[in-house]
Amino acid sequence: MNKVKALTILCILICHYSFAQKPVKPNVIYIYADDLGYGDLSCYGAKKIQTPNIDKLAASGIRFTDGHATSATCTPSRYALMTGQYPWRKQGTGILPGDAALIIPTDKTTLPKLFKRAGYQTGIVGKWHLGLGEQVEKDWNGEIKPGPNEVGFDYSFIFPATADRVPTVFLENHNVIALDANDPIAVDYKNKVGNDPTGKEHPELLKLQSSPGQGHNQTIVNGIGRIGYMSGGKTARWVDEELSTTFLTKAQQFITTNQKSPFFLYFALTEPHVPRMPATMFRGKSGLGLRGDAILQLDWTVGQIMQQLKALNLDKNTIIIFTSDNGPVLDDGYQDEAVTKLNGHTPAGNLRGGKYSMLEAGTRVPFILSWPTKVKPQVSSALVSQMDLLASFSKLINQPIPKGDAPDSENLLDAFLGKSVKGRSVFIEQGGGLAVIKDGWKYIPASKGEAYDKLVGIETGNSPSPQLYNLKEDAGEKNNLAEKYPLKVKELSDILLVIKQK
Ligand code: NG6
Ligand code: CA
Repeated sequence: MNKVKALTILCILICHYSFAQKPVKPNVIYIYADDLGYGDLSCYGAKKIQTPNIDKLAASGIRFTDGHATSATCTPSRYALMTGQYPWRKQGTGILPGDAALIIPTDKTTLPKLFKRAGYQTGIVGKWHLGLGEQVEKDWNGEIKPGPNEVGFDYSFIFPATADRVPTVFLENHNVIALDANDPIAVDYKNKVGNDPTGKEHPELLKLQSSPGQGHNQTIVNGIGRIGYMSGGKTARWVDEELSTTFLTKAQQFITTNQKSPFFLYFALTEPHVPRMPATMFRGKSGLGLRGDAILQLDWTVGQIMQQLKALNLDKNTIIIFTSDNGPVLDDGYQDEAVTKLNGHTPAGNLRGGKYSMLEAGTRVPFILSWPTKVKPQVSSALVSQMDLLASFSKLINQPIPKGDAPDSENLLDAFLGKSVKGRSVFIEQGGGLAVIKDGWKYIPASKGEAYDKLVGIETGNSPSPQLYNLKEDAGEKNNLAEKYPLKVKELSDILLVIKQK
């Protein structure tokens, strides 16, 4: 045998061996909608709106019918996704103002850190809403940290909080982009800064009126009143109509750049959160007003990512997870016709409640996972939560979680891969208070608050008497069985106490 031949054989053997030994490292894209409800997609039964791209994604993978965010608002749900810990265990994890300090610990395992340890390139594009910097007072004109890059993302392109809050700017890694040094940004949530008009004083300047009693009438940016005051940074301020395509472009750049290495992309979209101001090509398309148009934009965006993966030949070995951070709301601060043009659409599907609520629609959201080479198309009734992805991916990519980290995350890998319908046995849902689910029974403790939040038009789940629902037969929480089954009430109320004290 000549040398060349021997070398070739050796090479083939080495290659073969290293392939056999290689741990599974699919790319992972986590697409997070903002305030999208259980009934907002046609694959979840919507009849008044069509979402063909997300439907296609669902048809290629698992569509979960009992998939949850931990909470009925954004910050806590995102906190749990990142840390694998119930957010109510830590103070200060409620909806954050736009100038809040970072609330994710930098010394604990997070979802992106797990991927980083396994050699992935990690990136976040989109809405952050988990705080930035060490403290509230910060200089928006210099390096801002700690933030996403300090909790595990190699690359970040974000906006700080929500689209209805200042500062209305993008940050790439540690800096606000497109900032003119001669026009520094100042942000304040208590006192007015600078001379920009506010929605309160100048409603005639608004292209979207704020809803009475809901604020959103401080500094005007792009014809929209925001929560909070901001001055300066004129060249850095975003145009709402371009938000979504800006994020899409950045997400696609991240995918292209990292196509050769395994990557984890957290793509946090802003639809259909307020202010709903989609690009012109979606305006008027849904017939359901701006909220419906924003959902069409969301669906199109997901389709663009799917097309790109296909074109790069990455579609087979990329896991896409699509879900939402909390349930739906119609009037969340702006008069955008979400209510008046609803046209019989049911954003919460057959569920009760919505955003902010302890009832099912608060946290039960669309939840889809697709991995064409490994996961068979199916509908799964397993109870799964976004908080469980950390422990589940730890198994998939073989990265142990140090003791004490991600304490509430459960390894549900078999459920996520469609090999089992066994999900969580116990789960706590956070609305205004906490409710507990065990083996299909749900208990909401008696509470004093209002049963109906008039401002947003949503049932809160508060009631002066305890509530017990059999979700397997009554997902719509119509029949309160608390009086009929006092022992069940006792059992669940004890479980809730024990988990809270853990
Ligand atoms: C609420 C805002 C609402 C929205 C929400 C955060 C008022 C009256 N309402 O406080 O408009 O911004 O916070 O939404 O200010 S979330 O999806 O990010 O949790
Ligand atoms: Ca949200």
